[in-house]
Amino acid sequence: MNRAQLFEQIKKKESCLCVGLDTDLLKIPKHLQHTEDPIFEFNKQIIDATHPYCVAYKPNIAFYEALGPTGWVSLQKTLAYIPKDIFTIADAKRGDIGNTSALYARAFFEQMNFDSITVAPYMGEDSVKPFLMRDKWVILLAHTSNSGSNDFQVMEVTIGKRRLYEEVILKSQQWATPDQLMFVVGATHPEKIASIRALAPDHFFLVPGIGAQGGDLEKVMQHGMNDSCGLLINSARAIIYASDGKDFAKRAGEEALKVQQEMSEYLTKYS
Ligand code: OMP
Repeated sequence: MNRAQLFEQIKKKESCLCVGLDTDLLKIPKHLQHTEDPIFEFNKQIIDATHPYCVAYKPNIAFYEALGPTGWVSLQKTLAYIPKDIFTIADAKRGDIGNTSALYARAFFEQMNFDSITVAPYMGEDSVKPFLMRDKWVILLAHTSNSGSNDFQVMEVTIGKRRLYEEVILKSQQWATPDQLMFVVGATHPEKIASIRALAPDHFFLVPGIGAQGGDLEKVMQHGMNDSCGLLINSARAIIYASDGKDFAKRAGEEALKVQQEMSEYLTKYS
C-alpha cells in the first residue's frame, strides 16, 4: 500500500488507528483455549470486530515467535485474514549487517506479505537498506515510548548538538523518501512531537503508547499531523484485552470505535 492509498483509507474511515495484535496465550479468554488455533481464533474475532475502525494492524512478532512453529502458523493465518485495504506492520524491530538484513526482509516481505516492518537503526545504513529494496515500508525506531528511551536516544551528539533520535531522523532521510520510510515516535512524549514533525514534515509516524501506556492522543494529533495526516496511532492491550470474557470481541470493537470517534473529531479540529 502506498502513501496516497493509506491517506485515502484514513479519510474514508476518519481514523488513523492501528490495532496492535499482541496476542498472548495467557491473556486470551478461557473459552478459546480449547480451539484448534486459539491465537488465530482470537485474532480473527478481534479483526472482525475492529476492522471498520482502524487502518492498520500491527502484530508484534515476539508474541508469535515465543510459541515456536505454531506461532508462525498463527501469524501467517492472521496476516492472510486481514482485509486487503488495511495496512500491515510486522513489529519485528530487526536490523543486522547487510546480508542478514536481506534475509529478514525476505522473511517478512516474501514468506509473509507484510506492507512494512519496524527496524532498529543503530547498525546504520547498510543494515536498513536491504529492507528498502522492494515496494515496501521501513518504520525506523526514532524516539520510542518506553522509559529506556531516555538512556541513549536523547543523548546529545556532537553534530549541531542534536539528540541521537533527531540524528536518526535526519540522516535516514538520505536513504529513502517519505514513500517508503516512517518513524516510530512514542505517544508518551507528546511535548516533543511538534519538534519531531519539523524534522520530518512529510513522513508518516507510527505512534505507539496511547491506551495502556497512557499517551495523550489529542496532543499527538494536534502537534503531529501533516497534510496527509501522517500518523498511525497504535493501541494494543487497551483494545484487544478490553474484556477476558465471551464478549471480548464486542468490547474490543467498542473500544476501537471510541478511539476512532476521538480521532475523527481531532482530524477535523486540527487539520
Ligand atoms: P500497548 O502498550 O499494549 O498499546 O502496545 C504497544 C505496542 O507497541 C507493543 O507491541 C510495543 O512493542 C510497541 N511499541 C511500543 O510500545 N513503543 C515503541 O516505542 C515502539 C513500539 C513499536 O515499535 O511498535
